[in-house]
Amino acid sequence: MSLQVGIVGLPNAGKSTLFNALVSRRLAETAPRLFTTIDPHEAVAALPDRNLEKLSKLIKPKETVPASVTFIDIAGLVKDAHKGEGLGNQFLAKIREVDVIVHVVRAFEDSNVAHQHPIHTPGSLEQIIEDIEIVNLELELGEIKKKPTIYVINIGESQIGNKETVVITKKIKDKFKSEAITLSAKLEEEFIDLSTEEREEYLKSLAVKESGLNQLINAAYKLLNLITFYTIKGGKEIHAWSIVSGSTAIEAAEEVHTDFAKNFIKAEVIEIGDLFSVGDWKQAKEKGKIRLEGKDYIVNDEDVIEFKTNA
Ligand SMILES: Nc1nc2c(ncn2[C@@H]2O[C@H](COP(=O)(O)OP(=O)(O)O)[C@@H](O)[C@H]2O)c(=O)[nH]1
Ligand SMILES: [Mg+2]
Repeated sequence: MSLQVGIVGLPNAGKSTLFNALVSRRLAETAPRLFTTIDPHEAVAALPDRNLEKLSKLIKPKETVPASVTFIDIAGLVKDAHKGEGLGNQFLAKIREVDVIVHVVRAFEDSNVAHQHPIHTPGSLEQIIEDIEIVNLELELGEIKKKPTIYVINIGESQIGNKETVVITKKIKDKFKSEAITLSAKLEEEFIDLSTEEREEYLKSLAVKESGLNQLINAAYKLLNLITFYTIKGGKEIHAWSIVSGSTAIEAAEEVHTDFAKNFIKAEVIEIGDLFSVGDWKQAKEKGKIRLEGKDYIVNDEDVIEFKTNA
């Protein structure tokens, strides 16, 4: 599946800033091209994937294609959106289409950025809960079926590493029984022009383990119970794919190409670790490291697969 992620939140929460940061990223080594921008509010980004980068360096394929994720910046969810306030209905329709909701809530303070609704204690747990509940109520009144939601607490740069934000994030996670992460959308936006190495250095200097994009993807994978598998056409062209855990070989084939499923003969499968240690598909085959699996085989996370078809 290509993951569809809808970004919601109150005005000035930092949705568009986060959206820009998420979709402008180039996957440095593996796919130097930018992914497609569908329109200013919708764009396809490459899923960050260390295994894929490593595979690509090792196999030196003609083409490496990361799994993709579509981000949609769904603005306009204000109080009374369900009554059509602020083009509410149009936005609610968009939300119905996505797999995951990323709910951005403002915790940064900046006197230049107005709060467009009454607030009392900016950045406090109470305020964050209140802000979340305004949006959640609109989703409920708009009859959006309960969807996996990742709460993104958007903090200011100076709050990074702050213990209080860690506590708040944990409380939000517990209260709303969902995933919650903390990041600074503004900082993420500054990463756009940095290389992977520069970004990692920068994050390290701030004692942050992972970029917001990685945190978000990990949370979405967890919520949707997804795994990644790789196809290696002719031992050379590498693609990464997301699929629901527990899927069979034939379902994985279907994900790649409908004809693959129709004309499925068998799957040649290797664990990525084995491929890393041998370093080459052909050699792995000669060494008997590649298994033959039928259509009912349950695909494992990080399997590398070559589908054999009679097409
Ligand atoms: N100081 C600070 N400002 C931010 C942060 N995130 C967003 N902003 C600013 O807040 C304003 C509104 O952000 P925007 O992304 O347009 O919010 P949206 O209405 O939710 O799409 C912009 O001026 C951003 O630069 C942040 O983490 N820190
Ligand atoms: Mg916006």
